[in-house]
Amino acid sequence: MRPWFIAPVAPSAVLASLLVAACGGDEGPRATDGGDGTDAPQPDAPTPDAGCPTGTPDYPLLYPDFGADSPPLPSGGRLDGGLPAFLWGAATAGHQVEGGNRASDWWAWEQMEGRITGGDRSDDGPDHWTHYERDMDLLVAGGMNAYRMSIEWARLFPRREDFEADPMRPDVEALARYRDIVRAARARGITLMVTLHHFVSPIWWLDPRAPLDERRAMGFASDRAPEDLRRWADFVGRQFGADVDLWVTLNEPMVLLLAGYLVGRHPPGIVYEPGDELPLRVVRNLIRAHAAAYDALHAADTVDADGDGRAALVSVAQHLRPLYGLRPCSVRDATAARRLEHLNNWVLLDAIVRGDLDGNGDGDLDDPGDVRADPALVGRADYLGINYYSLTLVDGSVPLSDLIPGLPLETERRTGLAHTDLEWSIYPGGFRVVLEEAWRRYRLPIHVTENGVADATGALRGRFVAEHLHVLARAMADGIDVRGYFHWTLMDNFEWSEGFCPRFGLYRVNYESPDRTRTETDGLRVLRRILGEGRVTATLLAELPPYGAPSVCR
Ligand code: IFM
Repeated sequence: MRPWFIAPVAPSAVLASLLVAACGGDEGPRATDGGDGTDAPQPDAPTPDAGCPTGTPDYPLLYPDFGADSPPLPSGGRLDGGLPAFLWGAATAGHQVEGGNRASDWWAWEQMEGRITGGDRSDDGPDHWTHYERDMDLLVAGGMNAYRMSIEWARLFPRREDFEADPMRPDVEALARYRDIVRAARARGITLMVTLHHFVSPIWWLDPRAPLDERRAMGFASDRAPEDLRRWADFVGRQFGADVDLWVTLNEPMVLLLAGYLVGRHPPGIVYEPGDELPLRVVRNLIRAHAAAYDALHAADTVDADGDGRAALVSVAQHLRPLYGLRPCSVRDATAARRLEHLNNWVLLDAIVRGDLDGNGDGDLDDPGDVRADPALVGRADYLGINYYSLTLVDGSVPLSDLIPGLPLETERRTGLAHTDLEWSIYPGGFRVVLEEAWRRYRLPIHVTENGVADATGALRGRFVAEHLHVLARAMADGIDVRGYFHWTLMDNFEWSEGFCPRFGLYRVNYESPDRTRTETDGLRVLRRILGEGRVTATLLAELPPYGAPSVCR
């Protein structure tokens, strides 16, 4: 079988509107190649008259009845033993909100010509580094009781020698500031979930300015990555384990792969070339790095911060999305969609939950390099962290190697669904699809570690929140074990290669004001009302205007 990385993974949060996930695969020749060496189009080729229309959604809409009240949602209040009944939170990532993360690969990347839309740089951003007390107040004012944050490796260890020293020599000011942030949350009764690696690395670990051959041996491309992540996790677990029980090792590892190693939109900026083994190595190292960090956190964090009897619960935050064939009548599109779903959604989770590593992603475990029930991997997830945003329509007729130079191709609008400022389709039914499938496969408790919408004008967020929580309530009533929901995100922030244009915040940030004032959005008010009413009511849904026209970021 052709190695899986030849097929593009599903569009990431970063790239969702850019990429028609495509899969040349083995089953057919390229669309421009008749298979007999001629250029006759295949029946599946994306020509207007191919008898295989685009734009006719046959994917399951699976909308619940938004005309009726949802089943009840759990409250964020305390149970008898003092534990929160459910975690209602917002998620952030250090580099996106803190500002000033100068010793990182991303900081360097932002200074490079043409990397970020509009030439934006994270700079001081929303300056959470200064305003964390206020931000924790805002979280509570929004009716929430939980906060997902990341601790930035580059801030604590701006120099390699300090990371490798024994004992390790963290930047004491940064360590003190993270302690303050953690204390500010705990003082307000906020439960913390902490991410160890949210796309950003110290520049000494991954330098996007280095020549290509050096970048190909740095970061997750290096076989040292698992040991470095183990060391980092051990440090953070020992420093913060008394206050934190919920851990995320890696945020969206498959997005990191796609954006960094296939399409080159994130550091290290590598664009895949056919036959290159590098992406395979990166996946293997991501999986082994997660497992090493999982073990280190369990060893280092022995304090049960919330009194539930467990000192550490560790997972990844995996970006899941339903994938459907672009053309309803195309077998090739459907086959490609199934293959890509396996790769994007399940290969990594299968490895860390079951220990089954499908090394070439062909869907079986029979090839050299495939591993079954590897004791070094199996059982390395205590819950499933799921990031949900949208769906992908898969064009099976276009091989990735042709797509990459030509990015972007646009499919997101073809669904006919409303779409966000980043042109991602709004598809609450897909939330049910991924929750259900994740639960069916692994039977692990779930935290929704991200769910949100780019919406600069307020035309979308209220309804988006209401519809997705309606779906969540129904899924839970049907027996899916969800323990927490973290909205992405608390306040507007730096959206990677898209800069500051996309606004995902429950609070809008005024970047012109010296203290970066935050203002409630309608989405925040809707969230607070739903939490107050304990369900999504039909009355609320009837009051909310239909999705308005998005503003556009590119
Ligand atoms: O901003 C990102 C986040 O860092 C990872 N998940 C998707 C979000 C929206 O694109």
